[in-house]
Amino acid sequence: MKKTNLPYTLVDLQPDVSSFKEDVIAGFEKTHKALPAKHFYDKTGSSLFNAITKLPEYYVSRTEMEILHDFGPDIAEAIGVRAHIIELGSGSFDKINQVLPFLESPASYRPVDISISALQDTAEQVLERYPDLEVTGICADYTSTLDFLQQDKGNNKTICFLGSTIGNFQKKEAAAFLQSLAGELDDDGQILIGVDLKKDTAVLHHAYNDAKGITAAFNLNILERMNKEMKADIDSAEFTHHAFYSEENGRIEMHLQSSKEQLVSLEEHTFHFSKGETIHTENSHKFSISEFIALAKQSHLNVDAFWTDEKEWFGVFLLKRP
Ligand code: AVJ
Repeated sequence: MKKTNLPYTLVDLQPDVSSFKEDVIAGFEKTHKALPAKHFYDKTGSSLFNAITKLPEYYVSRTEMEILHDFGPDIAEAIGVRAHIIELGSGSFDKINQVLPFLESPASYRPVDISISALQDTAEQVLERYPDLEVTGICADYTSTLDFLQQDKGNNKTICFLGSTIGNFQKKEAAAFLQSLAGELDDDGQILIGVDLKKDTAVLHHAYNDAKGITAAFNLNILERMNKEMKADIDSAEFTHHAFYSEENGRIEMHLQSSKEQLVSLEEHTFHFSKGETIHTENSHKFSISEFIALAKQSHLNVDAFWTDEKEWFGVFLLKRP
């Protein structure tokens, strides 16, 4: 535990920094090459994602913000008094900041993020606005440990999982992850989760194939990250961004497609790509309202409240144990 000169605490659970390399090698060894989406977010990737959230085509962040803004007071009331707010993948502080001002005597705020610099930024922003709030930044990969949720037993623990990150999980993994979160909740605990909803396919398509090519750059950046952090010789110009909506799986899939037959060397390995072969880099699942309610049920959670926008493009759900 590291005390800073500012009145907040940072806990470093030392997320395994080397997992990027191992995940890349393991992912390239698969019959259908694939990478975990969490590795998009190096410094460049995080700033490209930030640029995506501002694109006219990318309705996701904007719509969630609109809901949090419009229903901030209602959401705060549903969360209740003296809440301990734990935010998974806190990224930008803007989201939770739509709710925080309306909470009655919040007890603490704990942003959880894999990036220590992002945590410092968040903690400083929070304390600037709420100097009396107890703030603890937790540097951890929440997909590999939830140990930090053991604190605050018997308190109003509210786990915030915003931004539709749940969409990155495979359906089965999503249920398992929600169930493991549920297992950490006391009777009065709850989960506030942002979920991207099903909508017109053209809207989805444009959101992941923007005119400026920022999403393409975000996708291709993972190859640049390999060149920076590994012994690699990838020519990212020989790959193209490919994103499409799969009706069957109810998800956007992002791939990087090889423009030609080529060999790529990574550390001591050499990988063959045939022309047109892809690396599956991300899934972004979209749910109907009833599908998400069913997923919550499957994870032993009930939907206690639900907020959406006028077009029902995005949903913010409050989940509780039955
Ligand atoms: C941050 C996972 C919600 O799936 O829409 C944006 C990431 N990928 N454009 C999403 C993303 C391509 C985003 N999430």
